[in-house]
Amino acid sequence: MNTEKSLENVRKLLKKHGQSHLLGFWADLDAKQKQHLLDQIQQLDFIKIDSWVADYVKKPDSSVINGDLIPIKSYGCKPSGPEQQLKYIKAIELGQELIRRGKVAAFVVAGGQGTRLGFDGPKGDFPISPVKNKTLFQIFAETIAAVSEKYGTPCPWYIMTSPLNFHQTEEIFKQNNYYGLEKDNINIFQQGTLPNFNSDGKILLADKADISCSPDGHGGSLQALYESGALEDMEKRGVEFFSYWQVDNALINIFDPLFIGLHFVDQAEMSSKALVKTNPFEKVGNFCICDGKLNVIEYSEFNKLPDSQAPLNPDGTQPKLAERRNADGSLVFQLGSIAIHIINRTFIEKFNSGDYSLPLHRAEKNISHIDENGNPIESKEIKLESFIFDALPLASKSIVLETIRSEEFAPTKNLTGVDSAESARQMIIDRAADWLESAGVKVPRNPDGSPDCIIEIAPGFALEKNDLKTKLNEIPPIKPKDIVYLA
Ligand code: UD2
Repeated sequence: MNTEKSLENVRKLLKKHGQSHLLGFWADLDAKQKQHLLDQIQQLDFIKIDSWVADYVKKPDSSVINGDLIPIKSYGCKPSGPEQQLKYIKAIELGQELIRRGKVAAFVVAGGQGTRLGFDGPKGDFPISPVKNKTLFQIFAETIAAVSEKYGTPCPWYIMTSPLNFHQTEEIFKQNNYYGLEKDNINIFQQGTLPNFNSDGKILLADKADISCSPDGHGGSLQALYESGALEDMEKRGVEFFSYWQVDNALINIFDPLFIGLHFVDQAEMSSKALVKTNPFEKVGNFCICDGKLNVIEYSEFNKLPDSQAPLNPDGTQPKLAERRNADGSLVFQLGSIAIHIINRTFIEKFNSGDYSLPLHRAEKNISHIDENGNPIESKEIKLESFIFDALPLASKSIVLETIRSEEFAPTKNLTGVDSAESARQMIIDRAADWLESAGVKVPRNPDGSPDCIIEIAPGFALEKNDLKTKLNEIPPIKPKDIVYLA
């Protein structure tokens, strides 16, 4: 009876919003499947869906920014002069104090799968360390344990997963006994999903009784942090800031006192780390000022923008804005976003009280679904997602701190080549070699300068290069081709 009544309402609703095909296979479903489909449909907000269809699904170039863009000012890797040097020293002290007082939590977005790595499972479970083959999750866990030990305080860790990998991630943590961390200090939760569409704006069906959905992007973390109770948990614990990073960054420096301290001193709401790009079209977001506000424009959009001020190329094409250079040859838009942020807990609360919302981005992806005859197919269709960095222009204040690539950015996207498991492993070795040399340890090197050995430093042994100075007597002499694990 209930189902009948809901069915009638749902039919009307779908007709009004041009989505009646969702009940196209109703007659083929059993009672349980019918209820399941109705429940899914009733959870959709069709007013929002109509506007997404108009604003994004049917507008392929909807999110390309047209306003004037100007480069940003940032804090450098090193202070620019004596005055800033004092500021950096004070910021480090303040950052350390905030960590010590339990004001900073760790937050990793881990909703993505290791598909591009050819790995069937949550990306965080991908083994990456060069000697012990530790997974990304284990490296992060050991880092958090080492920070807790160093500062004498528990550091809560929030992990956002997606419906694709929530249960698997929970299982992995259980099987690994939470990597030695207190279970109570680890909070694994799920992000939401958004329906997938065809280019006519019709919602796709995954099968006759299921709507086809995709995770709602890392911007979905704003809602998921709230709905999962993570924000409330942070508040109870007295956490005021969280350190945000992506699950595929094998070199992340989760608790960086300088970054936390500068963010705090400047009373920022959401701050970012940046790197000088390796080339104009590197696959990272681009920091720029648009309409007076800090923005990150994703490479897929930024790299398409023409440089209207530049003369045409000899072949008559317009140069790209990404290629614009200063007189000294450096790129005008040289700072790339590596998805490392400090975010205030109270800033996220504003999104959930309805004050702010994030725009969506449209992506064409291969999506498995059923066609109008109910046959399974895979075709290029449209998914929508939101990006966390779109929150930046909404922050009352924001700082950007430039950092050193070899110290904290080793994205693990593919198996080999640029931004790969192979390059990340090498970067772990390279950083360990640099740290050891800066502490005065001799590291054998090849003629091209790369380390002629394999080294891995456990986070519990050293979180940063200065930690090595007190451990010199625990470090054996390193010979060419040695495999060294320091723990
Ligand atoms: C991201 C950034 C890019 C640059 C680069 C650095 C975007 C859109 N682009 O590129 O600017 O900073 O990283 O490595 O972010 N995730 C979820 N849920 C989702 C989607 C993604 O948790 O629904 C997580 C995913 O697990 C990963 C991160 O977000 O940790 C980034 O996702 P990606 O690897 O697909 O992003 P990518 O490489 O396009």
